[in-house]
Amino acid sequence: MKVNTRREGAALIVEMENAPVNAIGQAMRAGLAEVLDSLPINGVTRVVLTGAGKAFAAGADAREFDGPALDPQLNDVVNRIERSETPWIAAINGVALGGGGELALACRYRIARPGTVLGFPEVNLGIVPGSGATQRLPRLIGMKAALALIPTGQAIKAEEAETLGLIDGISDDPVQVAVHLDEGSLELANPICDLPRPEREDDAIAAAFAVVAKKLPNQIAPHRAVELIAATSERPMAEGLADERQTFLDLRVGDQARALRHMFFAERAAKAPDWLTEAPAPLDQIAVVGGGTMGAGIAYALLNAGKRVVLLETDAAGVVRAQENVEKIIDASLKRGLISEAGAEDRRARITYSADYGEAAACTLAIEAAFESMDVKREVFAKLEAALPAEAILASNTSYLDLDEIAATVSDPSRVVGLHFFAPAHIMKLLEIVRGAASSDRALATGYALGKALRKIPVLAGVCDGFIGNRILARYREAADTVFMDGSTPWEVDEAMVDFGYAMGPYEAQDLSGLDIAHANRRRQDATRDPNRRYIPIADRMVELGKLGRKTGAGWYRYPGGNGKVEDPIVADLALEEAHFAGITRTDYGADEIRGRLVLAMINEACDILNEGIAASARDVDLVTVFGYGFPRWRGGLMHYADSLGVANIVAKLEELAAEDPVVWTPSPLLRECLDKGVTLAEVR
Ligand code: T1G
Repeated sequence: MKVNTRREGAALIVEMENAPVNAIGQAMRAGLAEVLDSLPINGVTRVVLTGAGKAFAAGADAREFDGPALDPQLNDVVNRIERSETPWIAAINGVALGGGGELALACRYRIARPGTVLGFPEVNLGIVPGSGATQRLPRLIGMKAALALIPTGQAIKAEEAETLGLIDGISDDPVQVAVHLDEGSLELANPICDLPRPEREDDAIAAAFAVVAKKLPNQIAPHRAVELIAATSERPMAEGLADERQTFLDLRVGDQARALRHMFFAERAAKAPDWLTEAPAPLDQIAVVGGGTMGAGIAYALLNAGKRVVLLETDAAGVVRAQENVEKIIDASLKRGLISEAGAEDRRARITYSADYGEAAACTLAIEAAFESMDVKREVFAKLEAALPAEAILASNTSYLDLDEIAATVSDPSRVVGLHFFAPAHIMKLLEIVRGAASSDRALATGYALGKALRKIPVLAGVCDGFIGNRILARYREAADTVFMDGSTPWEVDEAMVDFGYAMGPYEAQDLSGLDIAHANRRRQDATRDPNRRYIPIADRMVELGKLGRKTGAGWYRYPGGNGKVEDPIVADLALEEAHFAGITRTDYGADEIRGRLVLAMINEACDILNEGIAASARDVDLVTVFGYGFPRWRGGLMHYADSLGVANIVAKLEELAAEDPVVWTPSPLLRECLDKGVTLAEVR
């Protein structure tokens, strides 16, 4: 990490260098301060600030945020640049984000390459800008435009930035334009601190508060960013800068910023483990078996990644249905402007629909997304083995079934791996890569390579019922049904979990996916269920009543005319009946108790999953719960949140509940191990 300087005529060119995206760490700030200390320089009429490689600067180095703010601090460097007698010009390339954008705002003049990305995404890390963006941007582009960018961390391209007045021009060679900018233009370019305060725009302020309340509920930084921007019309810049800096420093050490930083780095660490050195199978031609919702979504994700796809079905009718399902997604993407007509044609040209597995003879990977039945999967794998090359990798998208049993269908089970996508498969980022007992490194490497090609978040999972995510989900629902049975209602449970930060509660979510899926799994588990484990029969009764969720117009809620959800007293009465039959005296749980039980149930199960080696780390569980199941990102994922509660507190609460039902609530051995070793869940594995 360093600052390179060179003279070019009357210009001193200052280049920030910290591959790959020039994150601004202490050494970079010190280098910039040294340049400032060296000014004025004889014969130098301007400083041209630019970035090495593909970026101008991606912002402050977020890795430094866990420690104390180190001098020189970026806001001081930015203020000095703005006040420098030798004017600074920003020659912007690639990305100028966060502190990178703030350095550009400190310059008198800003010129960017076409397509450059500019923005202030600090709220995505749970903080507000800390080096002047909330004070300078409204003065430069107006309060309304600033409110549209900073509180939601919106990034824009250079072309829009020029229209807004955030930059002064666009050029393929911003450095040269800056070096040769005429003195007159430079003279006219005032530092932003000399610009007048922005006009107050009450409507824009109210709209901004409404946007952050709707899009980023429960999060502190977005709301504070609106307040800091709104106040720029009422107070001097120095006061605003001080308030912004203090807010940044306070938020930076808060739970939400720690959680969002954890997720930022966890997401980027989600890649093939170092020990996996085997080369993957080629991924140019991929077969997908099953053209239902999942199969069509997977096929479309592959088309988006430029792959050639053979979508296999059982018969002609299935082939027609498969094509219709893929076309639905293409149409939706066209309507939303995600692809052009040419893009749609390109995708159509790269997919073949067939009931003849021979069409997939050149495929080196097949992804089975057929009906969740072991017999069906065995039949499909036998046909794939017969039709595809011996070295082709065979993957199953199964959500629950035993991958080892599926792998036993083929003579070489080492070529079988699980690739568990989440619906909608072309949108959800999580991909569980399920490692069977026989899965070869080549099979796993192919899973990771596919995850990278599809820009997914890959997480390695061992074989068990539900792998990582669905196993945790099963406990979440069991705890919900138990609370419902013993004293609550689906709507109280849902409300409690939405207040926790989920976009929707477990009952509304199950109405979306259909109650029959979990019902089928419960029937599959009947033979092996622990007879000592309490069984809640309400969901079975719902299925017997034909209340399967949205798809039948009624589930836990009613959806009259397919519209918004309505509480259904018949559903609430089921609990009263079942509790009566079971001789239960119902309890009136409050929202805190509901949240506590449901989250603890998930934490305890996740600890067993870690303890059994089904998940490799607490961080992987965080990725699964956030990217697959809607756990609030600003809480850092299930295990990061558990560590914020503290293992000792979790064990104490579980022991309390275990007095009520030891089978369900006895603390996982992993929690005891953490206590014995004095380590957190993030550290124990
Ligand atoms: N700090 C530290 N490391 C960073 C980083 C950052 N700000 N940005 C990226 N990296 C690392 C990342 O972890 C990865 O590392 C590598 O760079 C490539 O990143 C004072 C306080 C710029 C759009 O929020 O959005 O400024 O995995 O895989 O897909 O007011 O990185 O290779 O070891 O994401 O091409 C505000 C965060 C900071 C921007 C590039 N800035 N970065 O995406 O590559 S707070 C941000 C991004 C701040 C000021 C405040 C993206 C990118 P590794 P990558 P990419």
